[in-house]
Amino acid sequence: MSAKFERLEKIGEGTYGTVYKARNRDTQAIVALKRVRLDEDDEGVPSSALREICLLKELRHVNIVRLHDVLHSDKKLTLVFEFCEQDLKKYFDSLNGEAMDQNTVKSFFKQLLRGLAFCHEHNVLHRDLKPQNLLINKAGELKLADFGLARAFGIPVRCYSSEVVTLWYRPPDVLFGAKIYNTSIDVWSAGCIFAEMANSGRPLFPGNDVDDQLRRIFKLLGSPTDENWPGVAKFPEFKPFGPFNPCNDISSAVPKLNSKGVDLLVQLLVCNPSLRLSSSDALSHSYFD
Ligand code: Z3R
Repeated sequence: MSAKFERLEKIGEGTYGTVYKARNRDTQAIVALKRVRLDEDDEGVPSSALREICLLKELRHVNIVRLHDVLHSDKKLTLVFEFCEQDLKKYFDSLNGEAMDQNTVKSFFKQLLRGLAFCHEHNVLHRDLKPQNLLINKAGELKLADFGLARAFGIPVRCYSSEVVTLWYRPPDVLFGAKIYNTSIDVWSAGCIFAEMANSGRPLFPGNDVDDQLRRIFKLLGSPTDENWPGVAKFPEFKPFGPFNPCNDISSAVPKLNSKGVDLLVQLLVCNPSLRLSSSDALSHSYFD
């Protein structure tokens, strides 16, 4: 991999490249190395992307995976991250059908929101939050990985490994073709992940394509109208679905979650992005008392 690191096993296939466990040959420290592959590989790494990435080195918080270093040579980019033992997807798989303890759900979700609130305070969006980029270490700390990479590199339709990028955590405004994003995009994804944790790893909206994704969302939350979402029909890829009435018992979709948790979830999964709760307000919700 490089003179400085000994590459150990492959630990992930991310949106932008493969992630390896590696050892620093000088310090013996274990790290995660992410080799970023860009479409325009032969063009080298765009300087705008490089500037964005270097700013992420300053984004330090216990619930954000630490970016230790950015190695740029031979027109290739390698990101050196803090190592965590597993991602949330692997954690779900390891449950083997066993229910996730609801106190663990609360602890993980609180940490997710803390990391999110910190990034949002610093005007950094994730834009592609999913269980594969939530990492868990031996101490039970949950950390958000790949923050800010979407802005630096864009979100491709397919991963570098030609795997399709998941739509399951994408909010309806983005699915309708919204081009302008704000922090509400991550709050929707966080809500979907909260429900998935409460259901021990069963995804809330596992859509197969954009239409199926939107239909699943509106079947639970009701079709958007110009009353509850003014201007919704003006989105570039808007089309009507339903009409579906909002399911007046969201708790049936998350049967293990207590009533305060359901109340919080309902305020995160609001189709109109301007009415979605912020991550810092979510942290003050009585679910966490
Ligand atoms: C930084 C960025 C992405 C990832 C990092 C660090 N670590 C990852 S993905 C990882 C994945 C596992 S363990 C560590 S897994 O074995 O649970 N897939």
